Amino acid sequence: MTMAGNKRGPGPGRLIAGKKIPRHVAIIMDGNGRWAKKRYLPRIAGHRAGMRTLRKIVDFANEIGVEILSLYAFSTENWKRPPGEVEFLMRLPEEYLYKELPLLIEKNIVVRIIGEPAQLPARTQKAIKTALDKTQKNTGMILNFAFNYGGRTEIVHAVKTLCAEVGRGRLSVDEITENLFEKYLYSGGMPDPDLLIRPSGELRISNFLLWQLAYTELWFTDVLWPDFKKEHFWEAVLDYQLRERRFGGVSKF
Ligand code: V0D
Repeated sequence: MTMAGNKRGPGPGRLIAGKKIPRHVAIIMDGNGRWAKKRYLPRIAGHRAGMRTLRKIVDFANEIGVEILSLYAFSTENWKRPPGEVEFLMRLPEEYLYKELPLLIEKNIVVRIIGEPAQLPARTQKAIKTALDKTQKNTGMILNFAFNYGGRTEIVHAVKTLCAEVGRGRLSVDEITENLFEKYLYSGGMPDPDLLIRPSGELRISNFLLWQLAYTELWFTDVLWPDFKKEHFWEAVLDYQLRERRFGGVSKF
């Protein structure tokens, strides 16, 4: 383990000289249900525990200078879960923001959403809108929640918008490039993730940021999201820096 022998614990002391902190880190917050099951607790207890992890990781990412933290909170497939669980999940943004928003504001963090919030319950939408409004003038780390998000849906949405532009004669087919296409994604204008972290032992992308992950370094761990600590985050960053050192100087393209 990379953390072994590090008496100081996570912190800038472990930074490899001259190596950069990833600008954009994406995380699939997976393993809450399994964590609860292992403890004979209801699944919602796992989501609560996951929220405590979220709080700590947001703080740590901000502390070490990550510019964008993208979190997979609720996928378009999650609607298939038991209704009681979906209802509970829909109240989590409210709960999270009620507890965290003052701190996010104090820390100059910007809240953003990618996905289709229009299909969410009105109360959930209201909580999210408040968070967006109250942090939109902030200039620090971007906290990007993927909510009711699906990567393929995002791409189809972008294609439809582009087609409509062509239909109206505002755009010609020849003008469509990768660069232009990217602007029509929910994440339009953000740099692609440098590092994707997926806990809980699943080795898949699961329809998260399909276009944006093309060149992203992937980092997996068996640790379940509620057990995920800042030490794990730090280890992922360190591994990212080691990969950078290995491939550094040689163009990836
Ligand atoms: C449950 C662990 C914050 C993962 C974290 C319904 C699963 C806690 C938000 C949130 C969830 C979303 C939007 C926003 C502010 C906060 C959240 C969901 C689940 C999906 F603007 N935690 N959280 N959203 N969990």
